[in-house]
Amino acid sequence: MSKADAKAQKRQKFEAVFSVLLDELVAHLASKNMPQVALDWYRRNLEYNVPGGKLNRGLSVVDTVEILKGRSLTDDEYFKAAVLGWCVELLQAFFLVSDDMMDSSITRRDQPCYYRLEGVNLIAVNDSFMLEMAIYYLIKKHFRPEPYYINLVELFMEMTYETEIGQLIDLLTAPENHVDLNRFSLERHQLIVIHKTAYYSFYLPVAVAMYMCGIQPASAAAGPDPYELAQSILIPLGEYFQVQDDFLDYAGTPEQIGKIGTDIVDNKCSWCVNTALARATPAQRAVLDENYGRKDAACEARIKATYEEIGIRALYEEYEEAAHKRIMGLIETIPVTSKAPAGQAVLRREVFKTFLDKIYKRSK
Ligand code: GPP
Ligand code: MG
Ligand code: MG
Ligand code: MG
Repeated sequence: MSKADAKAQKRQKFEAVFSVLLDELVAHLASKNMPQVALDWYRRNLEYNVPGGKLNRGLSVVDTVEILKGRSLTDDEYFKAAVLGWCVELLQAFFLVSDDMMDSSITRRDQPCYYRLEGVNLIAVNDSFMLEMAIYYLIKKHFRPEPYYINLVELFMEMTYETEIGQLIDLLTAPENHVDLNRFSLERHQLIVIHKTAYYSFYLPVAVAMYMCGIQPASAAAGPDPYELAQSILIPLGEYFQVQDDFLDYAGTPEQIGKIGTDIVDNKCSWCVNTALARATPAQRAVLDENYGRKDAACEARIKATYEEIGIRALYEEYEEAAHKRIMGLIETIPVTSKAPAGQAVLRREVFKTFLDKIYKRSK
């Protein structure tokens, strides 16, 4: 089987689990005597917002469980790993539906943003809440008897909180009617992206898989905590991923990335503007000050021309190579063969390498 076929098959198998979960969630509403119109609405919310993305986060849970167990999964293990994968995708759907409203975005995953659909508008706020709570319904339904049940619940809640804190500083650093590029910096950018993206996109899928495989958090006295070790690699990885997202918002075509970039018009503290600010001549700085964050296509075009003058594409390539090298170095701090206590999985380099390979030089 070719690599592409294997990938498509993996995706199909994962998607088949979503159909089961979709029916469970709608049946739960039906059990409360909700009218057909509500059942149809909820089904459309789930179908429109949950399955259409790259599924990187969700599939990572399954991949990580396989790597940690070091063998192929039984049907039951696969199903459980896939349920948790879809819970990560539900969290992502909750964030994206609400983020698109906050960012006044236009398209997402090659379709209109959900809130822009006829008759949806602000109902999307409640719909995003329902996507979020579907996570806890599913975790309770499928994991309530497990010893790690509470760890899963706490983890999802903590990751949500981290992301919301990141979203807050993302929004506060980008006020709609007050452009002040002096408030931007690469340090501020790093703080934003670690919180708004890295925790839930990179640490969450791996930590979920670690709990499912019975990896215990270690107390300080018992040596390094595997969850802290995982974070020390996955947070820099997530930071790199969001720099890619920022760059693609500028340089990617809508056909590539499935969305229309809004960062320049939205006055976002993006990697691109910070990198440009660090290199700009006084004349270029004046152009950036006068045109950034304006709801005007001509202003946006001037910013883009200035990015090109500054050589943002080459600077991005440099960043990408350095990030790749730095993260490979972090991965190599993991011992190659640390012996696991009987029956217990241990963290392996491959978990992180697989992730890095998935995103290195991505164009969508
Ligand atoms: C990515 O930001 C971050 C999120 C999608 C998290 C949102 C968090 C909430 C609490 C709603 P982005 O705006 O750059 O993403 P995109 O480019 O996909 O719109
Ligand atoms: Mg945003
Ligand atoms: Mg956005
Ligand atoms: Mg973005």
